[in-house]
Amino acid sequence: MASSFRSWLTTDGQAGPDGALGFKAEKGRYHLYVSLACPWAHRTLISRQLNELQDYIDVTVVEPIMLGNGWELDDPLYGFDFLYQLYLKADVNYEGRVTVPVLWDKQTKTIVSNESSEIIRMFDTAFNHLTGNVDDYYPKDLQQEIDTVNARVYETINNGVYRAGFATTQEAYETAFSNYLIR
Ligand SMILES: N[C@@H](CCC(=O)N[C@@H](CS)C(=O)NCC(=O)O)C(=O)O
Repeated sequence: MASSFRSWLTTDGQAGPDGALGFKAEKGRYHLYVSLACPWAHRTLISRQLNELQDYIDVTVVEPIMLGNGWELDDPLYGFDFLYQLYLKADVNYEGRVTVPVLWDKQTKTIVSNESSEIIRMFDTAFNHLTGNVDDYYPKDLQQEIDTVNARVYETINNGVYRAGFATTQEAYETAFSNYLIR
């Protein structure tokens, strides 16, 4: 399912790609919520590390097991017990899926993004002028190839484990499993 919050961190708060609402990159302003059991959240943690953002963006790790009320956590910002409370703080009418990762803005008290593929792009560039780290993990000449690999990883691995793991028929399981193997 498509992620619901698709704003963008930028150097000075200007709009992101396709006119996405811009949020200015600032030290200490943003907070990342992740689960260590989530392959999508993993890449935001890796990207935070590679781009040397540990002192710029704090992290909260949710509890490992997700039960009836969704992700549980010991929230350092608002004392919430469940991640859905954070989503409702961002949007009282929110009815979508409550997923990690979540990139939260402490200043305007809202979710910047809950789409990991975009969070890692922001981390790659938005803070370069502050950190001095200009390593580029999405160089122009490789973008097409990266997008192709990413589409395969998304389809057969990140999403594939769900299609296999939650399959309700043997046939659905076999399809998910063989897509993972042969592509
Ligand atoms: N498109 C999202 C997907 C994130 C996602 O599906 N996260 C899972 C954990 S790996 C989740 O939080 N699921 C909770 C649910 O669907 O209720 C992204 O890549 O950030």
